[in-house]
Amino acid sequence: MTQNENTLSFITGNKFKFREVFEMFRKMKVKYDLIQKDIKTTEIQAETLKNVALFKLNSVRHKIEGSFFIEDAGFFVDIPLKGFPGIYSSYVLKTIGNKGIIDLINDFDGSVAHFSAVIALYFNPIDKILFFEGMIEGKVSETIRGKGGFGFDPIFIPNIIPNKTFAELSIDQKNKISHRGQALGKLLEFLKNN
Ligand code: ITT
Repeated sequence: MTQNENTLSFITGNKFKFREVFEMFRKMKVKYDLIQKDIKTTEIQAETLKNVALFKLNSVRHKIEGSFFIEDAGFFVDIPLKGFPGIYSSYVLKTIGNKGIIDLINDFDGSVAHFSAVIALYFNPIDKILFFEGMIEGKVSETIRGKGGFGFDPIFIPNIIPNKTFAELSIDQKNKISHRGQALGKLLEFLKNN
């Protein structure tokens, strides 16, 4: 099947992520139609999210026609966990989960955490791979709070909305400030001009 040149595929198995990304595409009115493709990618345990993202992108490159992107995100507790779980985020969420992270922390007010996201785009018209990044800082919540979002959202309190966890925000509110929202903003800016 030949793909329309205005179609852009987002390769992800995470439906929550897709929904956040879809909402931003809808609002920004770019000429590209976004479609989700849940194709198995290979996630390596590299030192940086950017290298994980690049490997992930290359692992599906031969299976997809046209332009496409993947996104890799991580949750980092800088104080007191020295960046853990970071690149191990998926594994840690599946094993000890949010409760397990909370159990590792004593001083919640003194905690420092951030989310990072890297989007890797294969842009067919110029046959190039481009990266777009975003990051947001905050702290760890003492309790699991909120019904929205996914993953670590119920235990992350962003510095710019200090009384709410990410899981207590709407998709729109989260997109305006989040790591993913920032990376996507840059991707959308690029797409507008190309
Ligand atoms: P892909 O198919 O797109 O790879 P994934 O769920 O495996 O989806 P990542 O590897 O990028 O996504 O994410 C690593 C972990 O971090 C995973 O357990 C997510 O649930 C979690 N995570 C990613 N973005 C998040 C966000 O915005 N809020 C909360 N948790 C997030």
